[in-house]
Amino acid sequence: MSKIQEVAEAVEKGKAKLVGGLVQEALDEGCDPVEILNQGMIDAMGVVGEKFKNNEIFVPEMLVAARAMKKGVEVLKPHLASGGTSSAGKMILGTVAGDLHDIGKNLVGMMIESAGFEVIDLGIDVPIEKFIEAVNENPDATLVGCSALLTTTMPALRDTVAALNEQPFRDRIKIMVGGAPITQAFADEIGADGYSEDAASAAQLAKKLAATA
Ligand code: B1M
Repeated sequence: MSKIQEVAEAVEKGKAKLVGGLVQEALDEGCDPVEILNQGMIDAMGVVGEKFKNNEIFVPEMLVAARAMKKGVEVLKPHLASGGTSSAGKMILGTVAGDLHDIGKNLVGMMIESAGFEVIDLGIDVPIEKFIEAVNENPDATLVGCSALLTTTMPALRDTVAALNEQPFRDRIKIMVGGAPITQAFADEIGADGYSEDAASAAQLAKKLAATA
């Protein structure tokens, strides 16, 4: 079994104590950090999600797999971040109200930071007012990023974007959205400025949007 497969198996089984070491071993063997992330961890979470859908595992197993992935990402982080130091701008980021998923958002934040942005992460289950407050408190913020992972929190994403769209600060910010159930069509429909499918393209989108903010 390759080291990346070992990482995937440890994430799937929620072996948080093992994952960090295995990721380090994979890096030491010269594996590409992006491959470790995609094939070792994100794909493993896909398997976990499928098993959950098929009632083969339940929420606690999903939770331990998430913890294990976080341990792996900690080790991978310095290798993924390109270390951009110039200030490309400031972004307010959060997972919308009612939604507790944060792994994807954290990866997006990490990649956007590495593209030179300062990221203010509001966390998970972020009410609309908190997004608005954060933009008001950070007059130099030019981007707002909202993540939603559940079909049931897509309406919260819609409401968040609608509320942001009504604010007097709307002209100075660009809004980007993402998350597994979100599509470009939905992003357009709710009035966001941009959508991206994954963390790497989110960083590119952030640069593009900031340039026009
Ligand atoms: Co949840 N969960 N979960 N879960 N969970 C999913 C999302 C699900 C698809 C599993 C399944 O059924 N197959 C399903 C949703 C189904 C649906 O919406 N129709 C689901 C469900 C049902 C639930 C609960 C309702 C289960 C329950 O309680 N009965 C519950 C809801 C809790 C809540 O939020 N209110 C729940 C709970 C949980 C845990 C807490 C146990 C845990 C989360 C822990 C955590 O995040 N700290 C969890 C997990 C781990 C998952 C799966 C298995 C993995 C999610 C993940 O981290 N993926 C997930 C199945 C899956 O995704 N395959 C599932 C890896 C991550 C890197 O990908 O988050 O998609 P992702 O992020 C990507 C892109 O989407 C994009 O870039 C990221 C990086 O490439 N992206 C953006 C994300 N945000 C972006 C923002 C951007 C741009 C791009 O711009 C701002």
